[in-house]
Amino acid sequence: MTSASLSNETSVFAPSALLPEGWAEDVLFDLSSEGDIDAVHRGVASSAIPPGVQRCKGPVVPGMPNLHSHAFQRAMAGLAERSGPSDDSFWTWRQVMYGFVGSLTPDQAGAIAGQLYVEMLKAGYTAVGEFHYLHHGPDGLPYDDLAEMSRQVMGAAKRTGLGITHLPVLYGFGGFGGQTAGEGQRRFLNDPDRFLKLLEILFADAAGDPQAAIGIAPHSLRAVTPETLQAAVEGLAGFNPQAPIHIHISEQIKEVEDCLAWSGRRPVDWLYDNIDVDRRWCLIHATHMTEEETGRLASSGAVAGICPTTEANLGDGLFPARDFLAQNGTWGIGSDSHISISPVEELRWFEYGQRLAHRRRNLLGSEGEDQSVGAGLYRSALAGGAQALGRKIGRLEGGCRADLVVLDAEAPCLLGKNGDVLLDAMVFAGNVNPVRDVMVGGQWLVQEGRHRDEEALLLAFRSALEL
Ligand code: NGQ
Ligand code: ZN
Repeated sequence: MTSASLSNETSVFAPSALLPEGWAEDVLFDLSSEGDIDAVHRGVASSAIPPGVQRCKGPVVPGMPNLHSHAFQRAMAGLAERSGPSDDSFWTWRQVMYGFVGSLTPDQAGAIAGQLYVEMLKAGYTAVGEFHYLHHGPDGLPYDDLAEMSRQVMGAAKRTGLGITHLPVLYGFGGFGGQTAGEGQRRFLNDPDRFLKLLEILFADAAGDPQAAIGIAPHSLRAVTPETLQAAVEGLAGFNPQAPIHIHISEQIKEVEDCLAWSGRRPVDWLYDNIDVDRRWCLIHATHMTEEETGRLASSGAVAGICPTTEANLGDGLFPARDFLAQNGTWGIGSDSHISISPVEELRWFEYGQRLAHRRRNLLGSEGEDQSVGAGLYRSALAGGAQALGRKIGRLEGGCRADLVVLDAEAPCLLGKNGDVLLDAMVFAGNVNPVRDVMVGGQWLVQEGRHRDEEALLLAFRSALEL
């Protein structure tokens, strides 16, 4: 592989590749000048490979969508791991986070996102859902450019080459029933009018960019009222009736109790009772659900956005994964607070949480016998992640983005393993990054484990940390 970036029509050859129908050998991908896959040829004989075609040096899998990110939180990962004077919980972590976010400048936010997105790409994530709520200045007043902070994260995605679905957050209140927001939340707040203005700017910015999409994220049922939620959902439909809608939901027991006190319904039940939740929706966490709520989520076709390392780190609880998968629920993974940036670790802990809780093994494989659990997890997270991000990603087939991850088949834990077993080994056995090269939208961004712009982005990150 040369270090030159691909930009024009070209082809890439893979000794083996994970296609939608399964693993295939000797695969040639034709790419368009826009960075899509044009055609996929299987079983291409060596003699038939046109000269000049780039040859991948390992098995190729689709890049993983990371469906849930709060970019700025990468810079506070590790700063909230000390036991405090009182019981530490999600809510005390949130106070630390509010303190951290208080004085962050746009340049700092952009530099943190740049470094984070490099790390994502190197780990094999090729697209992110940026659930973005840090909108305003430290005093709570909007910047002259309402989209200043959004443009920082969009710019970081563009610079690093990561695909992005930008999800500006509607955040209006401090608790259920329209409670006044606290001081620590002042940088997040918008009413629906100002929120729709922001949305208009962002849709215009992203128009025609195959690497970017726009959706919305009502932060949580705690942060909106039924009226403002409705206004945001209707407003979005005016721009794109298919655009993704993400919401944090039912992550903590206190949240369930507060929702019951406010409405007499649990959060997931309340949402399904009041809103037409369909495949555009992604419910982040959805940790605490009754059997009935689990069934409603699964049968609606919405995506469950699972963030296992963050959910473990914050002491959320365990998503009812067995029940949900038994009902063919759709799910994907997110690195959320970025306590870890590794699709391997998210998938591993999704399965291990269930093994520990149920004292059984191989619990989250797809139905049917003799299924590779690691491979099944990887494939399901691709499909759910792609759906949640509303872009043509997650599949190596004509019409999708050319987002290719080349695995390092020479890594000791992968040596001698092929196909689904290779993915099992990757998900459960490795402790070093198995990713060698990464192409996103037809561009080689990571080669031999290095991102093309990593030195400059690291430098910017370093100076951003000198607060
Ligand atoms: C967030 N994070 O918005 O960053 C949230 C915490 C909240 C997670 N839920 C704040 N993991 O939910 O109020
Ligand atoms: Zn979140």
